[in-house]
Amino acid sequence: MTYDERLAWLRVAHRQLIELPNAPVEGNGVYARYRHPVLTAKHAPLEWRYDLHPDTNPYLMERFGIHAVLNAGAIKWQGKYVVVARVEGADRKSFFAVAESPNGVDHFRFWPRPITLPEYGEPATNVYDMRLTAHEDGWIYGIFCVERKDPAAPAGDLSSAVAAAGIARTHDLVNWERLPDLVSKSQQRNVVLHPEFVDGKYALYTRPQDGFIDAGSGGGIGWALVDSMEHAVVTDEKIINFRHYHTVKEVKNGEGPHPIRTPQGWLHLAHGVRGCASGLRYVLYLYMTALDDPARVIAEPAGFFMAPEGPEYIGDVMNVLFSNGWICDPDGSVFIYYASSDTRLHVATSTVDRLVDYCLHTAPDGLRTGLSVETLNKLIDRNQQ
Ligand code: M1P
Repeated sequence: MTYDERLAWLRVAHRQLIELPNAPVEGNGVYARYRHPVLTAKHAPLEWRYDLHPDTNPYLMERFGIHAVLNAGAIKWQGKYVVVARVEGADRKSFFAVAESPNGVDHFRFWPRPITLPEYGEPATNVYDMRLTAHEDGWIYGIFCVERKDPAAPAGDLSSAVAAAGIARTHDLVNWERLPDLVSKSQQRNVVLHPEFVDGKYALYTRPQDGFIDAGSGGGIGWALVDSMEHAVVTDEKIINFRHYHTVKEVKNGEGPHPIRTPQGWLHLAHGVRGCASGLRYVLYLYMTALDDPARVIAEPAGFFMAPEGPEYIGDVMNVLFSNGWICDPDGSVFIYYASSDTRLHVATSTVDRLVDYCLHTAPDGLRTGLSVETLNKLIDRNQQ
């Protein structure tokens, strides 16, 4: 192929990928997965990956490798379904980039440039997993993980890192004001801002952890009220959604996007992690908290809500579903953006009514096999009437 032929082929293939129509596949009644991922590395604009000048790139080779598009925050913005995706380069560094779709399920197209995030303090080695919150104070906040090399790591240990919650805010998703990182006694990942003031304060879902990977003595998803987002300091943190032995979240868990307000309570999406012979397994689960107290759990169905299926098992980090973005439309439709195996972004759709019904009418985990059989027998008895 000549340079021009190859460029024409690349452009057609890229356009066809972006314009590929998506369709739901038959689900379990709770949600419907969609056939195709909504964003992959190949959705990244050609201008990001290639030097498009024949004089400096005569073979039309990729000059900037993009490896994965995953864990995306999501928001309805000026009538469009907008995600702020984690885009990971071949160099392992990830950055944030906005993509929008007219319908939430296909035709996702990246904005021309990634987000240029101002630094705070020691420049981050890596940033990822932004949660977006349009707060009632009028700002859109993005809270994300900031990763830096552990300064206390012994010489020769080139893996140990320290995780903190970075905070930025914007009115247009283009220009971001960086605020100081969250001050907390422990390392933090999966920090999420609640959309409403609680007792006149900003409310954060936290995930205290002893080390970079290990939640350790961090008992689960935490809750903290802070006076200001401009100097956010966690002074008092309590665990509201606990980890338990022999559950889908025995090793760790983390809040997904901010919860959705429903007439029956706040609807939460989270991830749970357990260990098995093949490593860590990440699944998604739902729980609900009280409207008058978003820190009080009122329902939590047993087990996972979504777990990897088929090709979702395969990727950079196998056996992982992770979600930090969903969009609830005024008609009650819910678009759940989830990534599989740290590689690609998918959508599943449901409704507030279905998700609340699932939460309120699925038995909780009895934490032992005898109670699971009891729950099953009750269902069978009912179906025999
Ligand atoms: O690799 C799976 C996930 O691992 C981390 O999640 P957590 O903080 O719960 O351990 C994050 O790095 C996340 O981005 C990643 O998808």
